[in-house]
Amino acid sequence: MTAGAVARRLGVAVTTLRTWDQRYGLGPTEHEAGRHRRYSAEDVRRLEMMRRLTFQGVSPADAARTALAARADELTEPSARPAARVPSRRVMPVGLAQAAARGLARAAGSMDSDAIAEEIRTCLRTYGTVLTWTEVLVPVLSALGQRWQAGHSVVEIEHLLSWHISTELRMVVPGPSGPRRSRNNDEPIPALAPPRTLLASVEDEQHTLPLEALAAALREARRGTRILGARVPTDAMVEAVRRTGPAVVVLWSQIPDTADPTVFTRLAALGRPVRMVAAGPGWLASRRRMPSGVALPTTLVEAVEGVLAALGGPTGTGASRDAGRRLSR
Ligand code: B12
Repeated sequence: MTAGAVARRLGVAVTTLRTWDQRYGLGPTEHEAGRHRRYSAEDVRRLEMMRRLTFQGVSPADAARTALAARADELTEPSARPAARVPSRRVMPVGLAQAAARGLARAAGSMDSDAIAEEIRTCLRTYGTVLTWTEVLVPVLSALGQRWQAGHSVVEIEHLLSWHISTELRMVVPGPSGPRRSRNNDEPIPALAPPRTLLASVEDEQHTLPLEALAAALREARRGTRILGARVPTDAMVEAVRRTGPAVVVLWSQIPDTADPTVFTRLAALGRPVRMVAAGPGWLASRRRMPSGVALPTTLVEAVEGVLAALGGPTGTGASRDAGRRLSR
């Protein structure tokens, strides 16, 4: 099968398949001269095991190890395991993600606030933060960025959409096992332990949405955060760490102009046992100037798993510990 066909069958993005191939070696094994590599039936069944485990909350690294180690007779026939049987988490079929993204882009384009809010809320309730962010919101935001770069007037759309994304992400509540709800009734919201994670965008950095997604995803995992928002001056950042003593600090930089690694040097100089995380594409150019021990996750999932692992305690799988090791490199 081609990557596109496998992606459709599994309900994941083609880019996800590529990542699983590059990172974990879960790729196509069939070769045909002069053509793209093809997935065999067994490759597909391994990928289905991978997908099942990751949607159950197992980290990609652990899920891939299990899927690669499984004997052929341990892999169930695809037809015997419809997506509907995946417990607690649903898959987000590619078609649905694309339809939701199209709907959201349309609503944003016509500046229809109610429709924007409804589309985002429905996705968050049904699929949770990570899938909604990765499969729906990021594609729409990226497309908007491209239109801006091409000279279209989309700044007003960008602001409206950002507002609604923030609003809906802030409504994501913690729940017993992967909540998919927004705060829309009188149900008591389960209490969380005091936050040990501090999130902020660095000095002069106005972009915050990915951090807000991280905060929502951590809340779903029943971990509270302190989030300082946009443009946090370095002095204030240092003071916040000194005053609140977090176990993890995640600093977002979207654009290279705002990425100054000395903020990490200053935090390290406090001598606190704090896991420092540099998140966002802004840091890429300055990563060699980072003090040692600063983690650089490249995806929301990696950041969530890494924070959960750094916080310790019951994270559900040993996989999160692996992610923590990845983060701590
Ligand atoms: C929304 C938005 C805004 C909003 C932000 C609102 C808010 N509360 O965050 C507002 C309107 C304020 C804004 C302002 C500006 N923006 Co703006 N903005 C965007 C937009 C459309 C989305 C930003 C976003 O959330 N991206 C997050 C995801 C969608 O994108 P990503 O980072 O590329 O995602 C990758 C990785 O980061 C990773 N990832 C995704 N999510 C997560 C989460 C975690 C935790 C991790 C670790 C990784 C990760 O996966 C992705 C694939 O690799 C982008 C377009 C874009 N492509 O991002 C422009 C964009 C980032 N903005 C841009 C610019 C230029 C600006 C302004 C300078 C414009 C201006 N002249 O005023 C100002 C900001 C200045 C500043 N100093 O901060 C440029 C940056 C170009 C560059 N590389 O330097 C972009 C790329 C648009 C473009 N195509 O040119 N912006």
